[in-house]
Amino acid sequence: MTAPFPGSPDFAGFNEPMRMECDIYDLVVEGEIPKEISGTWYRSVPDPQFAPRLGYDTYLSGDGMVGAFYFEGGHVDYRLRYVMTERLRDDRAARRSLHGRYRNPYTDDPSVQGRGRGVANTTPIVHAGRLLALKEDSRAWELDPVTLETRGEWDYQGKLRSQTMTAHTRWDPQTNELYFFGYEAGGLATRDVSYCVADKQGDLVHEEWFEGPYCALMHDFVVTKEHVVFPFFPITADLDRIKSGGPHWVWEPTRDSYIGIMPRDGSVKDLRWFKRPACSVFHFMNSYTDGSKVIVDACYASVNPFPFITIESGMEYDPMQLHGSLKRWTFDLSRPGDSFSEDDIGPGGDMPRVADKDLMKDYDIGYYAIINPELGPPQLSGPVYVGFNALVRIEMKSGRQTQFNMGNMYVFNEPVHIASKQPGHEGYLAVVIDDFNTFRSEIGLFEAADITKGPIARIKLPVRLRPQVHGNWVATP
Ligand code: V55
Ligand code: FE
Repeated sequence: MTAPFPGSPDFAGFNEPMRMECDIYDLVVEGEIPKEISGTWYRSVPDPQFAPRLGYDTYLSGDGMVGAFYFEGGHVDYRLRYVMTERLRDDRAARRSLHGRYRNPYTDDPSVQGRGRGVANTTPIVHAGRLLALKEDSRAWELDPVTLETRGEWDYQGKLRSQTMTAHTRWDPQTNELYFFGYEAGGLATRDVSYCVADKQGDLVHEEWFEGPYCALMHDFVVTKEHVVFPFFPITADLDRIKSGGPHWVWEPTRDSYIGIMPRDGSVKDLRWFKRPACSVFHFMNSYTDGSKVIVDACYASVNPFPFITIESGMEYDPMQLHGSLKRWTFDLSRPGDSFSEDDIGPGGDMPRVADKDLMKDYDIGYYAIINPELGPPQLSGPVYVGFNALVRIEMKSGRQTQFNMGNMYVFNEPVHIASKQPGHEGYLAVVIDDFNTFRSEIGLFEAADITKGPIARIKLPVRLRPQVHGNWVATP
């Protein structure tokens, strides 16, 4: 018998655990899927196997599952599997959760001290033919790209020293190199940050460490053709607090944000530091180097967006304080000092995407999800407790924006971009849309150039899906 889950927002409504692996052959499609679309869309979702050991937990702790939509000849097949991490195997053997608070091993059952706690629930990537499920507090887990069977923890054939690997790696589509980092690289709450590069064969060819200004929740970073940018925002960890059973993270709005920039082919010893007051960016849309300038487009908020972190910091959570926007940061390396310029270029939102061909380069078109307040109160979805109700396409050069929504009963997960083989064609966006009337999910497939006309195909699931963290599209060669 398994204990019931708590009724708190992390486990209620669309956030209620499903705990169900599945295979669905040939999903129902309304409309036409263009025949040229051939590939796999991998998606990561947290889905806790057991009720939390301490009676409460965050959505972010859920055991990772990887879903795969296989697109071929106008058909879509679906598969969903747990990542069989050490943590999930330990919990299953005990038939209950042996793990306490989010990223605090001192609150775990003594039987799992020293064992892996990674849940591999954030991003699935494919690099050099390997499918990896990532979570920023631990190393990757490798899965079979077709069956989704777990192969094991991935440490670059024993080469990786970093104890952690970000869920936001940066892939260079021209060189096929994978750039990544790990924070808390040397252990819990350390200031150690690793900087790593895997070559096109998937071999780790570079790993260097540096000490950050403080131990921060470094969720994403950016890489251009010439530079690497490491951001530090003051959601911080402290070992003594963790040891006493407290929260891993607290939001410290009195501390500054730091952004370190180094030449991509240089060393962490070359890091130059820039500063601004506290703020929070979980995801960057894209970035590029233009002469002496490094341009970074950020899904910005003035405060930490996670209710659980704010509350565990002893503060009241007020979404009105977020003041979100899409910000363009410009770092001029030819000028002295530690300041940089900021411009608002789009409405507040998150889950940004650009076409793979535009990564790391001067670009024009981006896509992301927003909450349009005019549509009514947002729905409960995911770890921030609010679901995105509209999709945005934005042109950087002209500032032109278009939006698509289906009213406030429909929540949009992160879009993925699918390139077209037709010259001059902007490609497609695929987005899981959650229907809060029927409690079912579907894929909306859009012409990327014109999202306003709505999906050209709706790929229906007979069940609801878990609110997605991140996904990636891998074209069939
Ligand atoms: C995030 C997600 C995580 C996590 C820390 O979106 C930050 C941000 C899904 O897990 O552990
Ligand atoms: Fe993320």
